[in-house]
Amino acid sequence: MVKSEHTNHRELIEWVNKMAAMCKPDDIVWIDGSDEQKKRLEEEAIKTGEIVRLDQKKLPGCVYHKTAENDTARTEHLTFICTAKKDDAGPNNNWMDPKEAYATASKYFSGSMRGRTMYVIPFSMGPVGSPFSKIGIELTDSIYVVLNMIIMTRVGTRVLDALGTDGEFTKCLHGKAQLDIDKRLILHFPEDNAIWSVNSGYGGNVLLGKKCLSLRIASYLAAQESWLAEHMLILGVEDPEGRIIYVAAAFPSACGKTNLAMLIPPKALKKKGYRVWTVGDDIAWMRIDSDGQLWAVNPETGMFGVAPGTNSKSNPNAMATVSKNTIFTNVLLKKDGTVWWEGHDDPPPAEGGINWQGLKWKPGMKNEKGEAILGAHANSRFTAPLAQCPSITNRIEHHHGVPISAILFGGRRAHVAPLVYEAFTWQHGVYMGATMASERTAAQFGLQGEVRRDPMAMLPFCGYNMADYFRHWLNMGNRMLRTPRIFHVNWFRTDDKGKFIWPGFGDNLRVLAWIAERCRGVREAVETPIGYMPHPGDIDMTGLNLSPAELKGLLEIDKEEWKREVKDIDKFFDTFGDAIPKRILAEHDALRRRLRKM
Ligand code: OXD
Ligand code: MN
Repeated sequence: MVKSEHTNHRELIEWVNKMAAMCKPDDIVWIDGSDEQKKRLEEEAIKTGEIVRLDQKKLPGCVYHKTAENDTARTEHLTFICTAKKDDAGPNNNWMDPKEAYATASKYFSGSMRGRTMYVIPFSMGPVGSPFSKIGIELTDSIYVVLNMIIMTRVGTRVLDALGTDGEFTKCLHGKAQLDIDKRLILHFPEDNAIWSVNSGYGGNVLLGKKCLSLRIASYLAAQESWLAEHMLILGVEDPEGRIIYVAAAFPSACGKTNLAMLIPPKALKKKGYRVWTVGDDIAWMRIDSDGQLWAVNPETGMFGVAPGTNSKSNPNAMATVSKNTIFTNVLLKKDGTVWWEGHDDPPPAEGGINWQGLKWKPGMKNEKGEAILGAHANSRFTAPLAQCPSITNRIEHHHGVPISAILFGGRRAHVAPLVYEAFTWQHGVYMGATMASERTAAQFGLQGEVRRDPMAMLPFCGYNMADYFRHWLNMGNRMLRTPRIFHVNWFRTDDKGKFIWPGFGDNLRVLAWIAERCRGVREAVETPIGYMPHPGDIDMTGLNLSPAELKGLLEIDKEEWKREVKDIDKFFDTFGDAIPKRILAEHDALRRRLRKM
């Protein structure tokens, strides 16, 4: 008879014992969710140098951590979907045979926790006990992971209580092992509801509730259980009459998801009574509720945001959120016990700073190739409780979340895509999401302007064949009594000189306000070959210095550019062989026909 003082869940106890027998930790500690335990673990990690306590007057409750130099971002090439059939993973994923994956990773895990403690973290994605939530148990040998999971998810004994004696859970095993990049593997076993991550300490690879469970495993479960697990922010737009409509939006990275999620209205719109409520900045789980409409929860409780570029102009709410109880990773550590990153409000410290590589850092430092040495890594992060965000909704613990009126897709497009357009139907909207793309900027390696398709911003996160994922989206539309409206937005259109035409940031609310009016059915729109578009006079421009010609430019459709776009989409669809749903191909043909007639 298996026994544990922590739970009577037989399968859980047996699994923990089995993993411990493989990893051989000196000790096993169950995370209970108490403040006392968290403080004890923090003290321990400070003693070993795993984390550094920051100045508690200036940054109360904040700590700092540095990962290994070769371990600062998600490693997509070392990330695998391990399904019995290769086809089930699709051309969008790396695939490994489950037997081979378990066998290889077992070797790396074997004995890897000798001299270490294995922490058992029971966590809930979504409110504890909600029928919409999912429970995971993460085993890890990293206190840094435990402290992050405490911010990002709901952890502890209450989760074990909700799990009961036979509840389902995702088996998540993480081990730092030797942090050896040549033996690093991020493995997903959707058919076993399991995740194994070894030889990494970087958040996106090791906070297994986030990308691994809430997107890759959850997208697979969602297709079976008829819901959607999406890489989307969720926000509420409140109009001057106090009505709130909720929006979920998918953008690839570096397109301003976190900034939009906690947007501060421009002065003129604020004065009119507009405001924005933040529900989530990265992940949306959406279900059809008993009213036949789509509802969304943010399964997370924290944000794991990119630090560089965050300041009180680009995102004042994010700056307020990270002012306390935050874990800073791979930023610059200042000698006064505070932190700094490129694009911070404060000037760079003249001296005494330690950069993300552990070097004594001064502004203007260059490497042998003459390239700038950064203070903070470009992908340095903050982990902060979302509850500290000044614009946080009070709906965060509602078990079925918020009703979704609009879904937004978008990317960074210097040309082609206008500021905003709306799909004719759900099916057309799914086509828009399936073909969305972003362009490389001059700041990125690669061909400038090159278009990369990233359907629904899920390319690195869809845990199964994306052609089946598009079919699932189409079918979800059939199941709803009323589908949300679907829009495409583009804040990044440039003029002849390559300058952004639209100011972005808080002014994006002007577009959200039009979308809200469309959702309430109080705005007419112009029918164009690509979708419905606003009459220029219907975008609220109060207090914005943009000429009518510039606004017109933002809303223009260039027939030749769009014809090239259609050809590029052909090439993208070809990568899926003949698996793309016919309904998506029908939308593609319909767009081609409408453009021909233009
Ligand atoms: C991402 C993230 O990489 O949210 O998308 O960290
Ligand atoms: Mn993300």
